Amino acid sequence: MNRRIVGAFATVVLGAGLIAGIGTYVSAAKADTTILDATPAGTLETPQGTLKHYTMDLSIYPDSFFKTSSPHPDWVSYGPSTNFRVPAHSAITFTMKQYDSGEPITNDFFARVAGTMNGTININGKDVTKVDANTIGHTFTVRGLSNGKSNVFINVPMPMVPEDKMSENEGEYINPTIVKFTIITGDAGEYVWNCEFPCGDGTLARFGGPMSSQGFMSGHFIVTDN
Ligand SMILES: [Cu+2]
Repeated sequence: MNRRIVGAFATVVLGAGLIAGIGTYVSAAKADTTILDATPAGTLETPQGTLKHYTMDLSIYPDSFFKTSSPHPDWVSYGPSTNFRVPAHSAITFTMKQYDSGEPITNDFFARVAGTMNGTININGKDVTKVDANTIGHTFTVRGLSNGKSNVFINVPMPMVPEDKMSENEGEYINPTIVKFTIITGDAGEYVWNCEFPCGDGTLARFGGPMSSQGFMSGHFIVTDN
């Protein structure tokens, strides 16, 4: 081959490699395709009578090193999944381990609890209806109107962990704030949830990175018929 053809060939090979690389990157950055199902736990006495009871355990991490392969290991994330499936007309008790630090929240409305059983959440053993708006790590905010039937609005503020209580090692998670709450689900349908604390990238707004991509600070909240 003359030099010119070799050069052109190399360009084509490099180009193909680049396209393959971009394809791999894009598919890796795609939304989280996993779904976490609630675990049956008997029945629970609620203000709406005795309901089927389920539990769901989640964590909120300061990075994504807990995932076996994350396209963005340095991004904050809910885990092990960001898509949750729960039965309709049931009581679901969430236990969330919050490992991240925090700051004042932009909109203090999201420091107040909404949509939980009895209007409270339990933080490290104590029932509260709101948390200090200056010390928010993340929020778990579900909303939506499914088929014009159930209108859902749930807001759970997650208090921050003081920075000096966090591990300095990447992927090591210690001293979580334990946030427990129960919700009573309505009709089946697919809803969305997201975090309302600007915990993402960006010098001014911090709604970029994990806040503007699915699978980190947002996902699906799927309510199914029993
Ligand atoms: Cu967040």
